[in-house]
Amino acid sequence: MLIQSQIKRVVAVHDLSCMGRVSLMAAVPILSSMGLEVCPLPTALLSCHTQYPEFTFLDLTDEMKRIIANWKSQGFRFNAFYTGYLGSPEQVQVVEDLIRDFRRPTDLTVVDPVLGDNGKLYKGMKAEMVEQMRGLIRLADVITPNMTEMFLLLNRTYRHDNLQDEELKIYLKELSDKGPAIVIVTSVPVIGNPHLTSVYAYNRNGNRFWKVTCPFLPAHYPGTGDAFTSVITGSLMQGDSLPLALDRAAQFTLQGIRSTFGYEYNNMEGIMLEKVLSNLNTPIQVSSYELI
Ligand code: PXL
Repeated sequence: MLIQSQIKRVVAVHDLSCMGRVSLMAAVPILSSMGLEVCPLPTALLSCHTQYPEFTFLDLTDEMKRIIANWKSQGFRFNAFYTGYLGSPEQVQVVEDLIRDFRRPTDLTVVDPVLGDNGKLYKGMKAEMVEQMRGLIRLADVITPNMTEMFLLLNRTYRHDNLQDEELKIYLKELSDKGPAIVIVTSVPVIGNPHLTSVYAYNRNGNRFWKVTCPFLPAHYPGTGDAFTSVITGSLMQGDSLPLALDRAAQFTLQGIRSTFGYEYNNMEGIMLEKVLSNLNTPIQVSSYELI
């Protein structure tokens, strides 16, 4: 009998921001802590993420092409493709080619369509990226837009008040019709309770809708969406069900926010992942998902 490595490998296509725990600096520690090998494919190199007042930005589109060509010629194989913040609209084509060339039928493709938050595009994000992202989600098994990104992908006007379950279910289904079997929408306000926030999800396989609701703390930390989707990716690769993955990701993100919230601190630095990474190896404590 041959003893072969059981470690699964995920390509993480995100920027490398050298300050603030976003993108690769969230995905790498989280996925590694969950027992997965991460192969980073950096999309851009920044001095810090774009919510700081100033940042440097090096677009790595050409280098990505060279890295992928090198991987192809050496026959490297991956079990999952996980994309986040892309450095230029042209990169979407590069990423689509990567997925089409490397993906095998059992592989997982997760697209976090990073575009903006609170009803606005991130600084420097071009409108053309929205167009391109609408194409990229067609190749995904799982997408994880926040509310802002959901409305951008659907080409609808942003709203965040008074969104009822039935209306959200239509939007989730509409996004799934474009390609991804699983659609997860984060940061949905709970009507009448500013202290709560929900995650909604739809799985076309089984035609079921899920909701996880957890406490909302009045602070904004960049990178929480990256942490959330990294846990979803790790959890699904470990073989968890969708509702369990939702619970694990919501709980981890909340733990990260809670462990950071009490400090005098510049929120731009993101959640203190270092304090909560080890929780990824303990069983889920409270299960809170609902079927809706
Ligand atoms: O967390 C999303 C994100 C990723 N990468 C960069 C960002 C942001 C959000 O601001 O600026 C560079």
